[in-house]
Amino acid sequence: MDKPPVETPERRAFYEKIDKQNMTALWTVMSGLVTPEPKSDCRPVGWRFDEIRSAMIEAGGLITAKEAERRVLILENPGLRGQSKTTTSLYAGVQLVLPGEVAPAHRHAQSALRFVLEGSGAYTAVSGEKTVMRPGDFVITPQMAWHDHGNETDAPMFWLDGLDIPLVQFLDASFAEGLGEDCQEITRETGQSYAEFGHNLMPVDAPRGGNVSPIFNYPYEEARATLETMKRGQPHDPCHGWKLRYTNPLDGGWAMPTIGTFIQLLPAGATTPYRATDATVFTCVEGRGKSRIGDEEIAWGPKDIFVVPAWWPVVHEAAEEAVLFSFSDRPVQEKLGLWRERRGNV
Ligand code: GTQ
Repeated sequence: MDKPPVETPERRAFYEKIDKQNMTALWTVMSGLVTPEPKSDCRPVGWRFDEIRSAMIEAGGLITAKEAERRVLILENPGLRGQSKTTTSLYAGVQLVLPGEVAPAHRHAQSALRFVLEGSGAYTAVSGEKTVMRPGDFVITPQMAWHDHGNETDAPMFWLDGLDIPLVQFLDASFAEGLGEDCQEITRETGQSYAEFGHNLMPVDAPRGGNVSPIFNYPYEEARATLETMKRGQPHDPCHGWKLRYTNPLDGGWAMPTIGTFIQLLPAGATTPYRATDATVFTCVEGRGKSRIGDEEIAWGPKDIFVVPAWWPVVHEAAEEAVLFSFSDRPVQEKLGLWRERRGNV
């Protein structure tokens, strides 16, 4: 399986003949298809928020959120340029909504997450409910849920968007429509979903399962407090520090069906090498440090974003205690029985 059999003139003539009939001999391509280990064009890469921010402010002078529909700069993986991909299966971008702007209501088959980077008090409306966004909040827009964004504050608002766009594209399952209005009708109190589902309680007849969380804003304050309590209560994991996954209270599963989301507290110092089959997009919330990914090194501080490709060994080295938010396609891989991890230097 390592390399294809030698090519003889007879074989070559045969390949050319069957090529016209839309056929290919498996043995000529097998080694690139069924690889002994994950082989990906996805590369380790980092973006400094300062650079993203100044490009976005420039974009803010060129187009409104309304005209753009979503004013976003896509963070394209250098190994996957021109494909709007940050990893092979996931898309990430940074969205800017300026004071007074709205990003009009639409819905699509793709699931979206927002992780707030800068600004406080702008809103996302999802399925008839507004949620106010603050730095470090993790917000979900479920598939086919109407959503619009608006900024009634006096400061620009930046957030990281994570979507399963490449995955949905691979499956040819994209549907999308606009509402034809800037803002959807608000039918629920702000914070209602969190009040009903975010406190170990839920309406008695709520379903005991469902592929997406009914909570659509997981506030940073609570995630951060949980990390702090966890730190007091147990030793850190050598690969992850103290790490939490965001869950769906209906069944304890992933908050979103296609994207796994995580938050971790790293103690100062280096982690033990770790690799997993889910390529991961990270953003730093607090602290600073660097990550060694294979033979590459990426330095990061607050709001910077970086990518660890599938099966590349990573060592995070926090210069001081640091908090990282991350997302990957792990729920999909787990459902398909494909997800694997390896700890340590092997
Ligand atoms: O906010 O709805 O980055 O539809 C890409 C597509 C954001 C959004 C993106 C989208 C959105």
